[in-house]
Amino acid sequence: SIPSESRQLWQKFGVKEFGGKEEFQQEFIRHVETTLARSIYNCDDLAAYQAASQAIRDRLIVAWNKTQQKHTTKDRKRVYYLSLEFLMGRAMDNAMLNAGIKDITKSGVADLGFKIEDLLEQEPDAALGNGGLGRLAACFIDSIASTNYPGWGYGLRYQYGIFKQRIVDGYQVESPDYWLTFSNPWEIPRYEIQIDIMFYGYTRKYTNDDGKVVHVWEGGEQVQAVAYDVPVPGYGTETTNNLRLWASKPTREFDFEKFNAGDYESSVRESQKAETISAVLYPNDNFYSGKELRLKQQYFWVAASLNDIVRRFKKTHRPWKEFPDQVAIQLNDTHPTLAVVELQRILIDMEGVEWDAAWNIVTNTFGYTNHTVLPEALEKWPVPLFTNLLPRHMEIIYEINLFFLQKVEKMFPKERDLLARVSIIEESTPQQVRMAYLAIIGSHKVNGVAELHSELIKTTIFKDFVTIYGPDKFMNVTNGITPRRWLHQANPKLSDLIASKVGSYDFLKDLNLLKKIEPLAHDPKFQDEWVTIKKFNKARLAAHIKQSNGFEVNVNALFDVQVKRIHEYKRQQMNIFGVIHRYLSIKAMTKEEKKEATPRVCIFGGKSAPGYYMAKTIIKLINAVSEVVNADADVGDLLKVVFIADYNVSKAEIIVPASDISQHISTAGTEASGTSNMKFVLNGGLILGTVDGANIEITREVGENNIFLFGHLAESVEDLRHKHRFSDVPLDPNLEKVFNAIESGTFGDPNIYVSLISSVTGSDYYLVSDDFQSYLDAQKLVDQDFKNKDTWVSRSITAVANMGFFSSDRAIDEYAESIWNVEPISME
Ligand code: GLG
Repeated sequence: SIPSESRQLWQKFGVKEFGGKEEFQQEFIRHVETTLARSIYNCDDLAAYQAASQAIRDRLIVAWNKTQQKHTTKDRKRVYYLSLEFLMGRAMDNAMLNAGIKDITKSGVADLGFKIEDLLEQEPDAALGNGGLGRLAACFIDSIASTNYPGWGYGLRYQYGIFKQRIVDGYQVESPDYWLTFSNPWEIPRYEIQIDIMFYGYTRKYTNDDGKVVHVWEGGEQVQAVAYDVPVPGYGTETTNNLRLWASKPTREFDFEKFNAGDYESSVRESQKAETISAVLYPNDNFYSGKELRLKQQYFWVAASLNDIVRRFKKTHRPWKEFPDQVAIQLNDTHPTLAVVELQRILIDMEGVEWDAAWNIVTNTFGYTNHTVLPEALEKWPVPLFTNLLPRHMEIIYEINLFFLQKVEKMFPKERDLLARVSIIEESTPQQVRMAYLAIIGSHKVNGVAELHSELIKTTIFKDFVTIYGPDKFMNVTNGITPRRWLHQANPKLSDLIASKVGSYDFLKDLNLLKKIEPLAHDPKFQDEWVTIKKFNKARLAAHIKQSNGFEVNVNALFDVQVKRIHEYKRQQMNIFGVIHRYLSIKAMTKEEKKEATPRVCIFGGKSAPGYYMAKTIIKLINAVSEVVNADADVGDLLKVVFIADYNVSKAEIIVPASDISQHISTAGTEASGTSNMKFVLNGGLILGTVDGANIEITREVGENNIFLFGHLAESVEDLRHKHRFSDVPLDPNLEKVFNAIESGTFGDPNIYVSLISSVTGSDYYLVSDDFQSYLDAQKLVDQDFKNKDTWVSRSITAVANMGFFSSDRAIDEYAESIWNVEPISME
């Protein structure tokens, strides 16, 4: 450490946060001239973005260092959020806002000849996630920092995020998202933090001098994990937490023997193999595909993270039994479940803790969040693959399972079936490791992400575990979203208007303060301002559509939006069938009737998993309908259909504030929560949705007059599916008309849509036909109600006023209190 006589000097010259605009400008120019080696003569927008972000990054690092020091000296319990996905989007605007330097930087760069908006556009999205699950993790780490909890995220530093989507001839075409081309100013490479990770090999045991049986795992392949730290600034606080992302590197660059023998290619092969581990994000949402590389990613990330966490704990010289008093680890879905096994392995094999004591530590450390009940999304790894890759972990899983089943047998001696049902090992050929069961058994709390969903996991997929553990182990934490990004950044005008009425921006920290605008719901002046802002946001989206799709849309039309991953359970097919129905109705209208009709712009966006045929067909149909409808002179402004390509976080920030209606129309019981539903309502759009996921709680908060609900309830779904399987259920007559139009070639080659149609006329697993009439009725009501501008705007205001509950700050407080048992550490 630094000798005490030198410390004064360190303090004197220690980097300080820049106080004002001029200091920011100095730093900006210094970065242009030194970091980038550019000058006033060749500083374009990209260079200016890089220089500005370097200056902001320096500012974040000062706060980051302070926070880490503070957390180390306070030495209190910390939480670690393990997630394979962090769908962060862009960082710069958020960093300026949270650090409270937006005005300084904005006018700072303006003086130097740049527009902040142009600089922001230079940043590529950090798209290290598929959809809701990854974006939730991003909102959560924002809230953990903003509410001053000592908490880190742990994830993978993919070189390729979610693929980029183009539409060619109506079809989705994927291309790789190499987002690190111009280096990433928002990460700090920690080349000094390198952790060896092993795969494959074999296990052996021996008895040591104390007569104890010791297990060893050896002889495998090694790779190295290198840490990259992303500072996570809290809003309105100095707390700046850390998101640590791991990249894989070869342990040695070359096999020198082979290299010297002239076998260059095979000498680098091993190093290339190591780097592929963290190279690419798997592009599946709500779908499990059992690829070995994916299991490698999971172990690589989990082992590196636990090594890091354990190392930090060991520095405090506490006894092992205090580990759960210092550490809470949250498993974001089953992807990090190996952490349960890895911690048990560290404790018993490396640290010599007895099995029972170790298992007690493990189960008190972990919490598991489930995000879906869809069977095709539940992770199961074939035992042979698992044993080959992680032989010692497989042994430990067998032990965990044995002890668990013994306990169950004691509790329910007569129930033989129960044992097979709850076993971690599924007795199929080959046998499979059920990761969700392992996660439940290895955690002290299991939670769902919205009320209905948390009830459903207790009564369906995890029913037996409720019998075994009792109901208290299972709970609900309804998802939330960060109001910083999803209100203030995405919709600055609305945020400013609200602030002008409630007197401050405190609602961005305490979202319940929105309630204060409710009395203004019928205030004509406030309504006017509200409507003007919505128009502005619609015009902003219309300009984007003009640029990306090449045609104009009418900003006075009702903007009807469905943007999310394309999935049969989310039922974009029902939406586009509804659009076709609308088109056919318009074609049949008289001139007079047309005058009465509500003009609509139907906006779609979202990616399909590359191997998901049905989802890709839905995208094709949307684009085919768009082409026909938009070119039909009979229709005019009454209907436009838009597919916005490459939906991502930064596009959501433009799309969400522009909706009048957004659709969240999953088959009841299938969408665990949804989080974009919350974003749309927070921005003054109303929902057209099913009684599913968080739609239900949104209804409770905003009132049932301020949401358009339709469709069968979750409790009827099983019966309806049964009916489809065992009797002839007639197709909905309106849907039949739609199918006739498709089949007669109105939207091009009907052969393309054969399987899409027969999925409905056949078993109709997602109940499109059953819900279709009720969907059309709800749409009709939307059309009518939209004509009454006064009521519409007052409903919009009332809805926003009651969205306080959906802040991710509230969700994080609930996790902290009832699962993690961690407390905030103030930076004061
Ligand atoms: C899931 C669910 C969503 C949920 C999200 C966050 O499908 O309903 O809102 O996680 O909990 N796999 C997902 O995206």
